[in-house]
Amino acid sequence: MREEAATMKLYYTPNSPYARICRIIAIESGLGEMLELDWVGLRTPDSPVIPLSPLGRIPLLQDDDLVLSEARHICAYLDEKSGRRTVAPYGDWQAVAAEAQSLALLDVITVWSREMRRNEAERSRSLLEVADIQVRRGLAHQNAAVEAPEGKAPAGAPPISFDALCIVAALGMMQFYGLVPDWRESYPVLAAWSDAYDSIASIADSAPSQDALRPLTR
Ligand SMILES: N[C@@H](CCC(=O)N[C@@H](CS)C(=O)NCC(=O)O)C(=O)O
Repeated sequence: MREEAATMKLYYTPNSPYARICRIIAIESGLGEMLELDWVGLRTPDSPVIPLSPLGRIPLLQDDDLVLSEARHICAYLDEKSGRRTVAPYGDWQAVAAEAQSLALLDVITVWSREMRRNEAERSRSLLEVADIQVRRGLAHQNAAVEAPEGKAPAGAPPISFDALCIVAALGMMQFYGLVPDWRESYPVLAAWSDAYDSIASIADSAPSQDALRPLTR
C-alpha cells in the first residue's frame, strides 16, 4: 500500500509520443490516480508550461517544487515513486545503449512527423529523404533486436519498459502519419512484437488520434 496520495501534474498533449510513454508507465506502474493530466497547447504564449519551462515543451511533470522535463527523466522519477524499474539504470550499459537506439528512432520519427504537418510546399525534401533512410535503418535494427512475442496480453503480456515504449510510440506516430507504408511486410518480427504491445489497454487507449490533432502554431 503506497503512502503518497498527493498528485503530480503532467502537462501533455494526447498525440505527443513522449508524453504517451510517461502516461503508459504511470498507469502500468499503478500511479495513474496520482497523476493529474493537463492537456496544453503547444507554442501558445499563454501556455501554463512556459512559466515553468521556458521552451514550453511537454511532457513536463510538476511535483511540488520539482519541475521535470524529458520523458526519460520523468519515467525514472515515476519508477522511484512506484518501485518498478522501467528505465535502464546507469551501470547497466547494454540496456542504456539499447534504450538510446530506441529513443533515437523515436526522435527521427517525431521530426519526420512534424515535417509532414507543414504544407506540402514548405516541406524539406532533404529532411524527408534523410529521415526515410534513417528510419528504415532503425526499423531493420529493431526488427533484428526485438524478440517475437510469445502471446498477447494479458496472457504473456510483454514487459513494459521505457525502451519498449519508445518503439511503441515511434511506430504509433509512423503509422498515424503513414510514413513507411510497407513496414509490416518489411519488418515482420517488429510488426508481431508491436501487435502484442498494442493489445495492452493503456497502449491502445493512448494511440495518436485525428481528434486530438491541433494545428501547429508559432
Ligand atoms: N527530448 C524530449 C522531447 C519532447 C518533445 O519533443 N516534445 C514536443 C511534443 S512531442 C514539444 O513539446 N514540442 C514543442 C514545440 O513543438 O514547440 C523528451 O524526451 O521529453
